[in-house]
Amino acid sequence: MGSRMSKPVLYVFGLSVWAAAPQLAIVELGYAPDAIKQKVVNLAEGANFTPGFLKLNPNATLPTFTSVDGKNFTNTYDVIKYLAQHAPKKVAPGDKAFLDRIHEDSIDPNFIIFAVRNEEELKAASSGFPHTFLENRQSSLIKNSQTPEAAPFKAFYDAKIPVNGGLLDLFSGKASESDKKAFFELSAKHWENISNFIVNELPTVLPDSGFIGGEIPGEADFHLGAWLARVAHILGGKNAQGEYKVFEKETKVPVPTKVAAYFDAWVTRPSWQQVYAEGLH
Ligand SMILES: N[C@@H](CCC(=O)N[C@@H](CS)C(=O)NCC(=O)O)C(=O)O
Ligand SMILES: *[C@@H]1O[C@H](CO)[C@@H](O)[C@H](O)[C@H]1NC(C)=O
Ligand SMILES: *[C@@H]1O[C@H](CO)[C@@H](O)[C@H](O)[C@H]1NC(C)=O
Ligand SMILES: *[C@@H]1O[C@H](CO)[C@@H](O)[C@H](O)[C@H]1NC(C)=O
Repeated sequence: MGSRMSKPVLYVFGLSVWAAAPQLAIVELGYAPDAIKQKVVNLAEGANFTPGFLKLNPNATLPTFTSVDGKNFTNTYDVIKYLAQHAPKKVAPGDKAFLDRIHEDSIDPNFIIFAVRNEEELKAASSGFPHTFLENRQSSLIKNSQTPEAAPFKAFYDAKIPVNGGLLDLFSGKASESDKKAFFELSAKHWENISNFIVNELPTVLPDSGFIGGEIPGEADFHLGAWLARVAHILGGKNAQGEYKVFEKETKVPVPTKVAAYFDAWVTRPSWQQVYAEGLH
């Protein structure tokens, strides 16, 4: 019992972009397969909105990590930093400025699930996963907020319910024409920001071959690998070399050579094949 109780726990979900980053890290850093327990929090059902999970992470996000000494780590940067510092294998630390940049809202890889730029894209999203996802989140938020255990987290629910509800209205055909237009514009700008990051910024940080961390992936690479996997997935990319080509659906110019080489370098790693065994996400 003792040894099982004292294992660190990483909270994950199979479709989570940011939980995939420490999952890549765990393999690359040489942790034994059973050294860290992974517990699933079903984001698709809004399981992150229970008062029990909020106690662990007041922002209700993945990844979340609990170390053996009972500390909770509540964002990707801190989780990966901790894993790297306590790992059997040493890798290059990440540049904080670059890691802050990749986690900026302006290139949020989660928003592209919902980004719709016209009536056609809105229609497709309204009859698919984005709508179901928002519906499940909203009912989980409302249900959990009404429990006695939710009282300490009232501010969280009060802020989250109207924001998620507004997005749900949009995908339920209940938004005004002007709200729709504003959302289409925001979505177009978001995709432009993502394209510009790939085409103009990544070539300034990527090496000609290998990883930002050198011959093997380092901390920055765990974040960037997961980010690229999500963007490729949304554009229809598969878990295979050459699939960086899907970025061109958005960039409209050839994918920079360094980005192409970097994507393919990740695809050949056993860590990547393990984390994305069921496809990119
Ligand atoms: N800045 C946070 C972002 C984490 C994040 O957005 N995680 C997503 C999953 S990839 C999440 O848990 N979303 C749930 C929600 O926002 O309700 C980090 O780096 O950890
Ligand atoms: C860490 O999470 C546990 C729940 O597993 C919670 O009881 C504890 O208060 C959290 N610690 C901090 C410092 O938030
Ligand atoms: C929650 O998110 C906010 C905004 O990103 C951040 O400032 C805060 O530190 C986060 N709290 C935790 C516990 O991670
Ligand atoms: C696009 O990027 C700019 C510059 O970082 C930022 O000010 C803007 O809010 C971003 N727009 C969206 C929709 O993400």
